[in-house]
Amino acid sequence: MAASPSNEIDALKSAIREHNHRYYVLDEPSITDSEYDRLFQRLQALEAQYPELKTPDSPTQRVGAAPLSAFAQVRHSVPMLSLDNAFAEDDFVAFDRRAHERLKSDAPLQYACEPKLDGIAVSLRYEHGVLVSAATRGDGTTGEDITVNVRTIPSVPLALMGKGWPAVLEVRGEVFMPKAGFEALNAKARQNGDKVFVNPRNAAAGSLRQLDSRITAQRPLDWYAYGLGSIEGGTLPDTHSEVMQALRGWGCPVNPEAVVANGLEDCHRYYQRMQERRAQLPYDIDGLVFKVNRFDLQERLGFVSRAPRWAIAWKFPAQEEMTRLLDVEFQVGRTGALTPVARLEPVFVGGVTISNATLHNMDEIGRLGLCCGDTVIVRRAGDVIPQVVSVVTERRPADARAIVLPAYCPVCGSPVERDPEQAVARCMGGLVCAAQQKEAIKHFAARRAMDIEGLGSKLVDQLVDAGLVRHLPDLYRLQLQDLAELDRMGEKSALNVLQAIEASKATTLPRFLFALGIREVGEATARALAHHFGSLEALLAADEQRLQAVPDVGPVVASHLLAFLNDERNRLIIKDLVDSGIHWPAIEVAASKPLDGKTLVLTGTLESMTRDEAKEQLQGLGAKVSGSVSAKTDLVIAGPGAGSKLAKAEALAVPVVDEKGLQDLLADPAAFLARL
Ligand code: I6G
Repeated sequence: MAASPSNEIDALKSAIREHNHRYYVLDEPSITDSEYDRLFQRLQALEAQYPELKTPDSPTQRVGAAPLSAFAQVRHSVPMLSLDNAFAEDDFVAFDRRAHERLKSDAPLQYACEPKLDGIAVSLRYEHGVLVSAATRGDGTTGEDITVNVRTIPSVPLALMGKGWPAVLEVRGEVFMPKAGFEALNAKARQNGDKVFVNPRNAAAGSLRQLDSRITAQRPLDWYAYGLGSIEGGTLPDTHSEVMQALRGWGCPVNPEAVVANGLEDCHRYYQRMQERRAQLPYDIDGLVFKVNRFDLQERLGFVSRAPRWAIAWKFPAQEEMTRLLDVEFQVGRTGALTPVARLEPVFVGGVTISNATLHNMDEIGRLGLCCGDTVIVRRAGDVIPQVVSVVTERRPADARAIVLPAYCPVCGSPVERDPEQAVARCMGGLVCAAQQKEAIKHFAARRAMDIEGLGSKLVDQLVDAGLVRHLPDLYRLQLQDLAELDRMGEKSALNVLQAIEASKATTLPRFLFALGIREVGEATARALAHHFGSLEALLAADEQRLQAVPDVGPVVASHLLAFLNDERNRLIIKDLVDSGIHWPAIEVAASKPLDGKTLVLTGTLESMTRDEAKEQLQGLGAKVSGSVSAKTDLVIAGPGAGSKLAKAEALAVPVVDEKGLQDLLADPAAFLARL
């Protein structure tokens, strides 16, 4: 017999509730999204056909109601208390001692411990298992009715699951915005030029306090239950941790980090462990909450003013503090990008004293509306670089100064240019700029560039700091004595480095061009340039049109090349390098299709480039790149994960090389083929 509409609706509601719980609370979905959608649409269709069967606890009734004009006030039947804070271990020890004294017992107390989320406290009222209202804490006695908003949070059960819940059950908990959701929300806001939220807590609060719940419905909110308010018509277990278990069974999410600890030492260990885990948790926490686990003991301990004597919040160091912006300096980075750095009045935040914070770029300064002299809120979460998150504009002093991008590089005095399409401003000094020198030298010496073994990051720092090297050609003027006198550098190592520098003089034109560190000129572009022009002289003589005729070069790359190559100082550096003996085998432009007539197959994954990039470069050298291996294949290039093509190549005795082989082939095709 066909199910009645009422029975089918009930079955659909309970199936969808179960799937919601599995998806949002347990993170263990058991059906696909499309199967879920089908169930949901069927329920919607039945409810549209039989409106009298539509109930407020139906899963279809989450998605935003008509906007409110104001939130109604709700009086809490059991006040929503606050917690006393412990800011140091001593405070926690004193709390534990007071509890023992009141209980007249020396036995270690058992505590239910859990993270204290940095969110918004809420109270959800279930009557006969159905969510009937939700309120904020407010002043603890009266809060605001945010029922329509809370209903949109997917992990909030509109009806409790299982059985055994009291007829009236008020669940207290914390609504929060997970860090990932917060970042995504802000990224979207930035893209749309909208106001961004300062931190996840403000984002959660702003989302919950929307009069239009359709907006709340789009915000990534979540919640954890942490306790109870009013209860009528039912019995509950004897301990807090068991109640949490029961709530979990009724479909309310409970923090999975919660534990039961025996005595002070256990609590202390939990504090240490959670402090280490804090940065990795998917949500912000500002400390931990410890509650005497047994309700009979809680009752005996009672309350002092508005806080229980049986619970305490042991806080972590604050992640946000207020301080003053003294000045803004501009640091010049590896690629010449100018980064504004806030110099702050030192402030203790996130467990350390900070006096600097990044400001990212001029757009960020504009977005914050920041001036020197302003009072600012700084945030340091985990190991993340400290950030200025907002300005306390009311405290702006009369002599606050605007922050202006310098017209000239603070390090080398070259002009600073700002691409109107990009937020970044750059020093145009290139290799002449001291700030860019170290990085430029490190890049020059790197394995894929001039391949100077032993000239690593630390040695480059030492050489530049000692004034021995400023520009790239200085490397080729280094004497044994210069190197041997450096810290932790014996004569033997010094000799090795000198030999490596000498050996680097024999290179290839692509490597040399790549080593110059011209913006946007990576290995592939350097190769394309070398093979297109055939000589350094021809490249130096090229104009924009000729540059853009190179397969890999578009207008952006061409403009970077011209800016670099037309700078007289860079030309002198190039000449100096060549004069010091750097040389490479000639490239025959006419014969610049050295792989003409060769059929190659690429298989597996590559690290240094994508397969498409490799294909393009090989084709540029004249090769035919085929998708399948046959007896006619000249070479198979196989990266990790290569499967049947590799097996076939082996069966047909076709030569196979790895990514290193590909690089050798691209760097010098003729030499490679001769070896094959
Ligand atoms: O504000 C709170 C956050 C977390 C709490 C709380 C909590 O337990 C994990 N517990 C109580 C009892 C109170 N506030 C009053």
